[in-house]
Amino acid sequence: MPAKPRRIDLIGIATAAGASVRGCGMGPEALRVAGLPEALVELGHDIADHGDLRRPHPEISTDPASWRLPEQRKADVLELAARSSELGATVLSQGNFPLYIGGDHSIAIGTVSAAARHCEPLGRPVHVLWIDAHADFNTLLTSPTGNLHGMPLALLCGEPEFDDSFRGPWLGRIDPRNVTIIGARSVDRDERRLLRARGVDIIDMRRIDENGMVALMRGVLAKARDAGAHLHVSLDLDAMDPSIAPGGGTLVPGGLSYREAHLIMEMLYESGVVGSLDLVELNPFLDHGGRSATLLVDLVASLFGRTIMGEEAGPVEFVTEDAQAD
Ligand code: EXY
Ligand code: MN
Ligand code: MN
Ligand code: MN
Repeated sequence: MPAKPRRIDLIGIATAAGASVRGCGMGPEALRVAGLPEALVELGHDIADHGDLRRPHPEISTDPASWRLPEQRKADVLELAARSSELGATVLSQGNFPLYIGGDHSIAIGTVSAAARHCEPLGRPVHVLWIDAHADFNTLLTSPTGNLHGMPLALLCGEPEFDDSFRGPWLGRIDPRNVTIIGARSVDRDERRLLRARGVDIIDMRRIDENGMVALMRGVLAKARDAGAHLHVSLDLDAMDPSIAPGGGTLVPGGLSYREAHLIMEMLYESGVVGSLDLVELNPFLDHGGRSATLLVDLVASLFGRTIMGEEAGPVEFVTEDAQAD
């Protein structure tokens, strides 16, 4: 049953601390400039914009290598995770829909935690649909780069290699068997081992080619519906093919087509099980004339009820010519 008009709370998380290149900290403003709030209002939703959570810039250094020391980046990621977890849980407790706009994918540490902390006392499972070219399931030991935007799912699923400095009362916990990654085409060697061992469902591009998006999405949505789950959707810009989404820092060829991406969103809308959403990894500095930002806004509109034939239009009354002649 499609979701009814909602009160949607926009929460910007303006950071690139988890990423290897700067730029996606400008993502929240780029999505507002691309018309995200207006697109949702046009669909009949109420919008509250909480502005952007951000951390102060570290002191300027003449040494470019030092401008973001790993410890500084980690502190930024975890500080923002704690704050977004609190704010997101409050929005959910008010019965509203948190729409988080990043920022790199490390923001999901806080956003998924918000859903987990809200649902846990209700005895409601959280399922995660991770739409991404990557699995983001590395740990501190398996990561080839040390970038925290490649690790959020592993931390949220309780991988033991993260020491206590990564944990706090704000950190939620999800079951890896309730995580589906869709669009994967760049998974690291040790990451694959973990994903298999933990039972994460990987819908990689090969499975999409062979089985088609509808059948695969029907399975994901039936599982969430049957479990009475809160479905958290985490949409990474680089899930889409770079030809339609060039504005990212970790692009991988052979991604989702424009229609595959919209079909996912349309099916999610019709399911009515989506409870929260991340938009991440948009890097306006690398975008081409706002194309990627505009694509993300269009995809969000499909998730919140923009349909090709516009159900709200209702049946068209045709007046036949003879009736006109009378
Ligand atoms: N797997 C690589 C790493 O862990 O560094 C690349 C991760 C890219 C992460 C972007 C957000 O999707
Ligand atoms: Mn709720
Ligand atoms: Mn990602
Ligand atoms: Mn990615």
